[in-house]
Amino acid sequence: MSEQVFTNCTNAGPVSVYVKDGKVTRMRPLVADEKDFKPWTIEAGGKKYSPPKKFAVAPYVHADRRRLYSEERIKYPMKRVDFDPDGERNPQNRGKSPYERISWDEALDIVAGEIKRVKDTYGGAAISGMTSSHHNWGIVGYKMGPFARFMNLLEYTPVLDNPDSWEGWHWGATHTYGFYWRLGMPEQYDLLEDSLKNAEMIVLWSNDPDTTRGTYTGQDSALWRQWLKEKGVKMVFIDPFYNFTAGVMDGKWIAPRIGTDTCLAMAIAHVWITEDIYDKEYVRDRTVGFDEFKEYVLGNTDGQPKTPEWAENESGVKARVIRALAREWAAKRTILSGGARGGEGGACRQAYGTEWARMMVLLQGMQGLGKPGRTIWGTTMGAPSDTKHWFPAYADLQGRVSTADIAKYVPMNPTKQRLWRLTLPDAVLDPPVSWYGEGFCGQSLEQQFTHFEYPMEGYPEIRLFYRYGGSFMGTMSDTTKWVKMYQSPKLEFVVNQDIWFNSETRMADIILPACSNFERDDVGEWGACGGYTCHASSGCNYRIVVRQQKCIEPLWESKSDYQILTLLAERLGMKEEFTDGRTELDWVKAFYESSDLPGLVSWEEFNKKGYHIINIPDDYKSTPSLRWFAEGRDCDTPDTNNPKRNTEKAKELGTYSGKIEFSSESLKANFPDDEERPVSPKYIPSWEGHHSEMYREYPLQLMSPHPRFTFHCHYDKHTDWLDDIPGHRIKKDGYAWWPARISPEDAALRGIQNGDIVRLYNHRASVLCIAVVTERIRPGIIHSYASSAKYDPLVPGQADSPDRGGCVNMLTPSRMVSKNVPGMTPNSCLIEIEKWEG
Ligand SMILES: Nc1nc2c(c(=O)[nH]1)N[C@H]1C(S)=C(S)[C@@H](COP(=O)(O)OP(=O)(O)OC[C@H]3O[C@@H](n4cnc5c(=O)[nH]c(N)nc54)[C@H](O)[C@@H]3O)O[C@H]1N2
Ligand SMILES: Nc1nc2c(c(=O)[nH]1)N[C@H]1C(S)=C(S)[C@@H](COP(=O)(O)OP(=O)(O)OC[C@H]3O[C@@H](n4cnc5c(=O)[nH]c(N)nc54)[C@H](O)[C@@H]3O)O[C@H]1N2
Ligand SMILES: [Mo]
Repeated sequence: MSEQVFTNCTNAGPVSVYVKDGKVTRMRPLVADEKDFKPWTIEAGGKKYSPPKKFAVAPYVHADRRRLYSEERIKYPMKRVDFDPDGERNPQNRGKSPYERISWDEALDIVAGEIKRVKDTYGGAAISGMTSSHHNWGIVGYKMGPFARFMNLLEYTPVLDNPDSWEGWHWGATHTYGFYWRLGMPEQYDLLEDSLKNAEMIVLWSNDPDTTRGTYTGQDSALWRQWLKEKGVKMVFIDPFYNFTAGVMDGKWIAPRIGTDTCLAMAIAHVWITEDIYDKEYVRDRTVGFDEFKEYVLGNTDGQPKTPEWAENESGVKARVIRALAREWAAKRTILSGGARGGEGGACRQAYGTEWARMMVLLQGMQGLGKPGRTIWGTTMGAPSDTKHWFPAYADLQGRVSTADIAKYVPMNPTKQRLWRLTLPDAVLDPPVSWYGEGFCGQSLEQQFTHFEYPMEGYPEIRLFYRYGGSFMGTMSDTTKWVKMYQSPKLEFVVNQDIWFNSETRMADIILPACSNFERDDVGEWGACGGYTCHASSGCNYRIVVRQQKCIEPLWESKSDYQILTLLAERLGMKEEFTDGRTELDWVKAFYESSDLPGLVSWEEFNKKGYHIINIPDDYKSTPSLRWFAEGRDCDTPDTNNPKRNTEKAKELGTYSGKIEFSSESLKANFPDDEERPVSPKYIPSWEGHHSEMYREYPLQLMSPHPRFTFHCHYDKHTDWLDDIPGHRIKKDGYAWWPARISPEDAALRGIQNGDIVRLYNHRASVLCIAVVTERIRPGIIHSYASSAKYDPLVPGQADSPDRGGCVNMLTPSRMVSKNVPGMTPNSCLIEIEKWEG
């Protein structure tokens, strides 16, 4: 048979897939017709900037064919050998015992049978289940579609996700400037143009965009940063690690001790206040509560002026460096870049991360946030982009084809009981657990103040756990607890549905093999993640909607997630309700029809050609983010979810006062006495940092940022080529180890050489890594990426056995950001490290 070419999309770019004799022979960035591109042009400083006619995918996408055919694929349905639904279940052997291949019929009968048994015995709320944060691209197959629909029909107990990407911004920054509908990040519209025209300096504070790439938008923005560099825009990096963007941009490097960023920010404010170099008019007209904040900064409330000398003592950054930075920041038009998407950054995932994120907003609040070149911009979004033509993005659809359909396609779940992802192990092992916050609080600030307790009165504890995906040993906190949870007899049945073997897969009683997006039909717009970040596809040079064509039949015995859930629904007598009589291709078409695409391209053409590029209109008008606010005008950006937009309050921010709040009205109204998230931000030393008791025994801070060469657990391990990239894994004695970066000083103190196998440990766990001795990490800190997909305990099934897979999250604390802030804190983690002689 001759070669066929299909189109598809990954979570980091669109691809062309070449197929011969039912096999994928090649994959490459989508090859589109020249004449489909209409590049935008930005004029700045007498020069014109325009992107090339191509798609720059993330590096790992180039290895997607290897991942598709990986030996790490789950090939067949499997059953743990010592699990018998009608006899001994042996939950204590989860993670220990081997598996045997079974037929699909047997697997589906067991899973459907267990669902029915548990529902009949305890009620639907005794069933729980969850996905991970990320998913293969495509809105038909997306986790909020079929999985949510299926579980809701069972009336299960949902597990609320902590807003892992945003923690400090979500729970903190929202109380300074609103934007809760963007989970705490500011809008990013047209900030590329603003930066090219106006920026003189960019401070990248806890941000490595060359690595994190606007999350889904591939490498497109790397070019923008090159333009800025060529223009001579100065870049400063505040990061304990000399990160990859700093290297490429030749930036100035400032490396604070972890947990002291807020302290550094306070000292900058101190310089601005005492030297009178901030925007007083803006502070007067656009903010509230400055006086209270100022008193604290000057030390009038606690006797400690927040001087650069004070900050030097805490953070290790020289006072003169802090002072010079503060002065230059005020003198130049300076953009602040606080994490991958404007907000985010590892500094927000730690003890009191709320205070750092609030300070990021307030520092720019002192310099005129929204004025030309004085904004908060991640450098990864905000290209000129058409927002008029709507296409559903994955997190804003939840499996519906239009707003009117929501009740129909996401059946209402009457169960009120909730679990919290980070405390799920405690909820099973040691209930009750309680917390504040409805998960992703994108609807209102008040959602953050809702109190939950599990188990909820009148509801059963959970007995059946349906795990869709299985990455958590490498990504959640203190993850030994997850092993213990899985081995608890309280979980009578565990099923895992995934494509590749992941760190949790072998904790299940039944394993179901799903197929990838290359083996089923779907549709999706590159980079668009809807509710998580409205209009995020402006991180791509072109908006492109891809008809994700089925390229090959599902490999081995895998089936699409939709297919698997349909077969289960059939056995449970709810097939019609689940599918609404639609195949996956029918859903693709329904989504197409619900969108604005039919006005641009016919179904026949779109379906056959496989993509449509939505170019900007000839009369494109740029509306830079927050310029409206700085100038006291009505919001003119297309930030659709801003509830005040197009109302009489359109000039206001989403805070109670409508202004930037140095002293937060929403916190004052709801938690007026919270010392850990005070009404006006404060520097509070970390509960696991250089002042803690634990520091004496464990004097090193573990920092675990997002891995450069894999997208969380999606590519690691399942993509063999990555093991040959020494920045990812390093081979020694036939094993691909996870690197831990250590400064020459710390290595010498412990007799550690480059390439040694080392044990990272504390009272929670031990993880074996390979040492990389490098000047790029500040002394006192160990750098090792999060998101190893490989959990490989020396003694299988033993929760406290050292892991040699590289799941450094076994070491991280499960303590939350602060007492009323249930966010994750992997970067507040003390450890010791030694050469491993085992
Ligand atoms: N130490 C530390 N930890 C962190 C962070 C940090 O900065 N430091 N960051 C946090 C952040 S921001 C995030 S987003 C999380 C990410 O952490 P996770 O959400 O746990 O990671 P993912 O790799 O996205 O998990 C995806 C899982 O779903 C499966 N999957 C993907 N597509 C499909 C599909 O189509 N069908 C099925 N059935 N399964 C599929 C994958 O195989 C994998 O098992 O990590 C958090 N953890
Ligand atoms: N290649 C790749 N890209 C990704 C992902 C991935 O897994 N791989 N994940 C995506 C997801 S889900 C998200 S949420 C984003 C996350 O994007 P970010 O939250 O911005 O990423 P991080 O890697 O946590 O942190 C960025 C930088 O902050 C530094 N840092 C960590 N802790 C501190 C601190 O306490 N103080 C200071 N000053 N700096 C600190 C790290 O060294 C790192 O260089 O990335 C997205 N992009
Ligand atoms: Mo994330």
